[in-house]
Amino acid sequence: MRRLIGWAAAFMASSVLPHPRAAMETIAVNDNRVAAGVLDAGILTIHLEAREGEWHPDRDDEPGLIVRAFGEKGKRLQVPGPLIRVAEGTEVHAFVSNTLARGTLLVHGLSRRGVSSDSDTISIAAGATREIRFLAGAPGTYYYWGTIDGAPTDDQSSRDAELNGAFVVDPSASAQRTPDRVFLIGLWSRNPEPNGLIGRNDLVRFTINGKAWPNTEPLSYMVGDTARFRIINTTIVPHPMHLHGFYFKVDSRGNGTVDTVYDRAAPPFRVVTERAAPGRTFSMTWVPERAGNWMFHCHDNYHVLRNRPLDGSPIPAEHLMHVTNHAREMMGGLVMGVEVRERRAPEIVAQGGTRRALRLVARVDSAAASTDIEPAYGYVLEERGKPSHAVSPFLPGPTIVVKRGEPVSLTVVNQLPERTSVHWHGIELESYFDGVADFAGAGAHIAPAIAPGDSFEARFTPPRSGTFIYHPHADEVRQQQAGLSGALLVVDDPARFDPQHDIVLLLSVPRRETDRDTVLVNGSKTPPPLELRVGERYRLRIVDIHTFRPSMIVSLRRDSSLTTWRALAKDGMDLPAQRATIRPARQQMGNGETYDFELAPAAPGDLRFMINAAAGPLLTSMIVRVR
Ligand SMILES: [Cu+2]
Repeated sequence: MRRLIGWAAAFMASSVLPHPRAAMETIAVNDNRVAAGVLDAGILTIHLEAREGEWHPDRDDEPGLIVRAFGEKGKRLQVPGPLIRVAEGTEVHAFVSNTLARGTLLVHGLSRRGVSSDSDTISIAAGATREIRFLAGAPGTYYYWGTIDGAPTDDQSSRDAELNGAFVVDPSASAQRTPDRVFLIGLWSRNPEPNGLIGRNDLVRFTINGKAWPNTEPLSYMVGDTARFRIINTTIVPHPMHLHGFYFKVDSRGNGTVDTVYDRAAPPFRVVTERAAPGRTFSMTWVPERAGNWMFHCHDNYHVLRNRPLDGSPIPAEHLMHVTNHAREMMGGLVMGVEVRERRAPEIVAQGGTRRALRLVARVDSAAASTDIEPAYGYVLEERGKPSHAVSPFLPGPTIVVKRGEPVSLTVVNQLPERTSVHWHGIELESYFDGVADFAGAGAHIAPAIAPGDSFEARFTPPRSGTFIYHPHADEVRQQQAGLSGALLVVDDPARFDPQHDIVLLLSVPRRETDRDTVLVNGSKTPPPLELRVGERYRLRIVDIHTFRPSMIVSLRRDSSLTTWRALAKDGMDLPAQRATIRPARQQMGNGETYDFELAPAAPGDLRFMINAAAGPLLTSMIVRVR
């Protein structure tokens, strides 16, 4: 873990700025496009200083925070700190100054990189400067960070939380470097809670390159460009990072010290969600093939909440908010908006022709106690006027099964007392139908949130068979907890779809706060046994659409030992043959991920499908009875 925070620390120092100090330096936001220091004759010389300044993770004219940050000597402080970016083998000649009035600055990560045994803590007394020389090691995505020894413990999550910067080592100077972007994820928190769950009214900022949505950098690409991102998670919590509309290739995974860069000749890891554990990095490549507005965001819904303003004033509960733009006003934190433009005038996508028409009706779940604070909602799926499932409680959401290559029209009918939208998670479709309320679409043609009593017709033609998800993309925490989410399966032939052998296990958050220590499996915290037969083959489609717990572990055990299953697909994408291996039946999952496994039980007896919290405790289990 990258920063050991005293979770239970008392909160002494106020980092919130009720009275901005006149002389305080304003910290610049660093988009990590320009490498710091001076490169001359193969030697990078850089002068870094740690100082205090005022940082504005929201709009520049909104209240800020006093934090410690790094800057280059003679230049403004930056959050994240100055980007160190050199070619492999470059000599780095760094001078690091601790200009703080008191406390020893401990700097980590300013050393060779690429060697796991690298010991790298540099200690700098108040007022002192240390000189460091090293040769940059293996190419990869790394970072450096600082802590102040002797500062109050809660400073680590607040005043020291932005003492970090990206460190990228490129392949040797002769190789041509492909343009990329470096995104550092930070977390400033006044009062981290022991379970890591952060509410809207906590004083928290999850940031990407120093800004929280909707003030993160707007990204822009042309159709057909190649977009390369390096993601650095400097926080103490995992972030399942999800891209809308397109698969991305995971090119490397690292831990800050060592980076594993995958061979270009190897079959790619193609996903729509990649989980970055605390202190971890990854890099990704994707090609925006369709124009419009797309999101790249953390799928832990609590990391994309709009949190209270930094002046400390509270924000009202979701159902009391008067919202004109859901995406901008209800979301915050780890979200980036990506605008993709066409090189030529956009064609109007032909939407005529025959489409299979389905209606997804969002309703209040009358059999469950629905309150303003904890509403109970559900979906009913209708085809040709016939509901597929209309018995309350409407949990889980109905599994929607559509055919690969067949145009489908999904009309979302909103019978809720509040606005909603539905996102078709993992589906490669047109932006306008992507379901991010008040954001999806292009130019002036933006899909609004669906008002009560209104409806919205989404149209797409799913290009590949696999396991996908549908869920609201408006007030996600509230509406998903209310019961709104479900599995969306794309299959080669729906007429041959056999739910006895093709089994969805939808993991979602319970409706009631009092059930927080459980997970719903197909809508139940006490799911009935799954009945299987010896010698037959089953496809398990595990869908994680929980709103928090980004590190749950699912497993299938006989007594206490893991059984085995064959990995088939991730996020709806079939695995290449060499990765579709038989392996112990255990998988860590982040929100917004789907995994398909094949199970072929060889002997009768009871198995147990278990869902554990990352820290170990069992949340929910289900008997799998093999006869
Ligand atoms: Cu997150």
